[in-house]
Amino acid sequence: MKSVGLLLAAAIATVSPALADPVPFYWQNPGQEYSAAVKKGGKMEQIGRTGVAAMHAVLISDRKILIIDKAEWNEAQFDSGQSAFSVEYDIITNDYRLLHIDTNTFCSAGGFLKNGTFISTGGGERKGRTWKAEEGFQSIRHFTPCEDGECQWSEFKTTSHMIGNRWYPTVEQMPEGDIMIMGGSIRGARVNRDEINVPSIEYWPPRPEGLIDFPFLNETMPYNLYPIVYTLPDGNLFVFANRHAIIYNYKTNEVVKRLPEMKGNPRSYPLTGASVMLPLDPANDYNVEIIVCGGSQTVNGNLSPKADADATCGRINLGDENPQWEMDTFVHPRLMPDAVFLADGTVMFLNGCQKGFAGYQSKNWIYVNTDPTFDLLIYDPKKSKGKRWKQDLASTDIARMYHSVALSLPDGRVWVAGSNNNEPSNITAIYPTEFRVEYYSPPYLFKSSTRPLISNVPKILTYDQEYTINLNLNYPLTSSHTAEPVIQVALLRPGFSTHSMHMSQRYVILKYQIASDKQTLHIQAPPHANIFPPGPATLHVLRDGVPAEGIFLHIAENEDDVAV
Ligand SMILES: *[C@@H]1O[C@H](CO)[C@@H](O)[C@H](O)[C@H]1NC(C)=O
Ligand SMILES: *[C@@H]1O[C@H](CO)[C@@H](O)[C@H](O)[C@H]1NC(C)=O
Ligand SMILES: *[C@@H]1O[C@H](CO)[C@@H](O)[C@H](O)[C@H]1NC(C)=O
Ligand SMILES: [Cu+2]
Repeated sequence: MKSVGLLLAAAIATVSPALADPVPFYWQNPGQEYSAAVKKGGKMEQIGRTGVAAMHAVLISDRKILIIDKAEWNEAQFDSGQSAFSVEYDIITNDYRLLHIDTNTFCSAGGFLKNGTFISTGGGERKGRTWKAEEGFQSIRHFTPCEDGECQWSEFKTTSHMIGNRWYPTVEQMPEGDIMIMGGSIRGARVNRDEINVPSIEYWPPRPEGLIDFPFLNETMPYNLYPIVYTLPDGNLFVFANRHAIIYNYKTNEVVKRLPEMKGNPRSYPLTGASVMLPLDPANDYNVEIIVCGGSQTVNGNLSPKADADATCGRINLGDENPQWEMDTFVHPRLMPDAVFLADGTVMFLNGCQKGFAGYQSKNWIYVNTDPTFDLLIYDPKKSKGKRWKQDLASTDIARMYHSVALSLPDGRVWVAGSNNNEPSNITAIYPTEFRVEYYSPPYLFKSSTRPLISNVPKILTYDQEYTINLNLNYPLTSSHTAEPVIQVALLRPGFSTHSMHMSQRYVILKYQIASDKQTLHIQAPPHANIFPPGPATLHVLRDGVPAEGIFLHIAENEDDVAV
């Protein structure tokens, strides 16, 4: 391993740019004209390295990302020579700080409590060698974000941990301000089996009910790991796994409604697709529509590296009396995509590949996922079928397949990292363990030479309260802007990114009023916690589709709830 480390040190020196091209939208450039290509397709830039393979990632402040890998060899190492498997990444300096974790975070989950502490749940087996870790199947790990660069993980390893062993569970941030932990299996496997399935729900901090049976995860075997969960405005949950979906009342543990089976392939691990709950908007009384896109298939009933990925999306409108999946194209086959909200409420799809299924290589280093998809797509949920997909955007040449991540940033860009379908990590493989970071700047950042500005934004928004913030529409000096500006105000929660999941991700439009001088906005926080469960989020304000730099803040029932 030593020689690999040395080789890599050399690689870093040559690969990592000293200081990359300036990113145009950190400052205002009156009169600046962007090229037609960038205006149309945006811009992809490779800057920085994550140090640890980015299997899981979550935004913890306006400029920091918490990255969690599993216990394995990584280029970021402690002085002792032991590989790190978690870092705090700074999107301004593109540098990272090593974080110590004792228990194996292999394919785990996470979410924020209402007080702002981030919780990582579950994981995998004990590891030896130079990347030591204790067993993590039942672990609960707390990370409270800090400004001073001193904060570290604190772990509940052997006491007060989860009841279930959970590898591949889902976490959802709940309206009550705690987290729900659902499903998983008691050990790693190519595909779930009855003997290792964990068809139950529990909460952190623990609720009095303890472990709650959840038979939906029996019914959806074997493709039910990392089930898709959304908190709905009516306080129920939407849960999807395999091809099946239900509306679930978690307060009474009852299935309220069974939705029709989605046609085509299963969509859950290892036939992994991606999903988002489309933006919630008070203008239509927070009507819910959900899309599930991509995935893969079996060949003669077996998982196969040769399987073609799925090229379809299903969309369901929960507001319909009799909701049905409306099938649409996914432009081309793609499994393991990441689906992230952009600042304007459109959905970016990226990462993934065209062949096989999610998982590590098999014997003789035969990859089970190949043919990376390098293109990006933007889905506009407001457009009619046939007009929703925007293609010909900037692309990448970095393969990001199993164990890659993407996060929407407050500044309007998308941060992209990870990819590791090698066990053990392998930096010389055809699809190497990937440490390079990319940033995608969507076309909206090149629409105008100036971005609107917002200020005086509170750090905490409590439900149903009105706040007054300052606005500078900041039109370019050269433009004649006689028309009324189109303003959009929204809260975006990027969620916990792992395995094509973005747990707790949501986008909610806020009601606002603009003062007659156009320099003040009165914004209305979401009416209650079912619309936007407590925890951090980014406030976005857009002028004619151009986003201001977003503000990282907290949504809470009471201001005192937030401890960070
Ligand atoms: C669900 O599966 C578990 C084993 O994975 C089994 O113990 C349990 O009885 C099953 N429940 C139902 C309702 O089938
Ligand atoms: C890395 O992958 C290549 C095949 O792509 C293989 O030959 C080599 O042995 C692997 N290295 C390690 C350290 O496993
Ligand atoms: C947040 O709440 C959890 C659970 O009650 C607690 O363990 C943690 O210390 C709290 N965080 C802060 C920063 O107070
Ligand atoms: Cu995994």
